[in-house]
Amino acid sequence: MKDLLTPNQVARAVGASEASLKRWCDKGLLPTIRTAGGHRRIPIHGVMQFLRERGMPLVRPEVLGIPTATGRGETTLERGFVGFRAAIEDGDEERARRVAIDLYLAGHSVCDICDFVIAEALHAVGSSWEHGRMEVYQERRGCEIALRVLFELRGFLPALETGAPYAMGGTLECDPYTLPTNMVELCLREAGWSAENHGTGIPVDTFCTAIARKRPKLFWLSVSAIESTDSFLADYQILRDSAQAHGAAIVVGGVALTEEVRRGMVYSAHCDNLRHLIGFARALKEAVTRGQEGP
Ligand code: B12
Repeated sequence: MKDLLTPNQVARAVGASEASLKRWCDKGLLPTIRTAGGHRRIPIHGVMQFLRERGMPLVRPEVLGIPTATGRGETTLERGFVGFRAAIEDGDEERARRVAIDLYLAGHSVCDICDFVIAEALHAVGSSWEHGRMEVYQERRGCEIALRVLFELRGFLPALETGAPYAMGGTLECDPYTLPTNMVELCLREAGWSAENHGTGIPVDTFCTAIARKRPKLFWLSVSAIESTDSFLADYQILRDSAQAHGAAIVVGGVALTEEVRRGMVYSAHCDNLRHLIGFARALKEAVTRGQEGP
């Protein structure tokens, strides 16, 4: 995928003339950056927003560095799930990218694509593995592909507003699951948060140092695996105290947070999926922004 494009490249990709493209740039319909020499450059996210809003087709997606035939495929989340799952099971990265980008161009939020397509496909992979229908290598490859798709979707999101509130998070030690915490980052960015995933397997003390230094307004903990409930709850208590001391809301989610585990936890919000998170994050962003503006 290319980050910055020339009017000529975008014109070829959307099947318009270069003169039209330059006119759209100058009218402000496409966000445009000028090079030192005064040439127009268009960020890929601007092109994607432009196409989404107008329902315009992509004639030659490969010019933008995205798979051939993108923009002519799945438009419902249900069909997208079937296509994405098959692509993951076949280890077909290009097809998986195409399905995800098609859905995005059709106007679905990244949050819904994560919840109803990518996560569901991974759940299906887990059950195929459990029933001996899939090999471990296929599951690992599926995970890699899904991660790359998330990074690609991230490049399509509109630029963050200046002053966007900061959020950070990740997983604690013994939790190697990369996809959920990356999805949280992506969906918070889509909701206008300057969100940074710090990765997996993070010792609690260094998480607390990061909270004290970076002062997030929202801290998320993704919990897909717990080795010992007692030590998890002890670490969580430390983390939560740190978040509270520095004025961060703490949001938790993940398949390992059973009702029993949650009984031992205090949090600002627990979310079963990303849609729930977005509801909470939007309301918190509004409150934080109002607070920053003053009475
Ligand atoms: C990929 C995978 C792995 C990979 C992960 C690699 C990686 N880089 O991430 C690796 C190889 C590490 C792995 C290892 C193991 N795995 Co595994 N794994 C999976 C698999 C197939 C997909 C996980 C995934 O990424 N799902 C996609 C995510 C996005 O979905 P999700 O977690 O549900 O997240 C959604 C919501 O929960 C929510 N959410 C999640 N976190 C958060 C956080 C916040 C803040 C919010 C708001 C929301 C939120 O939003 C997400 C989007 O909707 C699952 C199958 C499954 N059902 O998920 C099995 C699965 C989880 N694994 C399983 C098992 C058994 C294991 C192993 C024990 C296997 C082994 N014998 O070694 C080990 C244990 C590892 C450990 N230390 O705990 C079982 C767990 C069974 C159980 N109930 O305990 C599952 C369910 C497979 C199965 N059907 O048997 N695994």
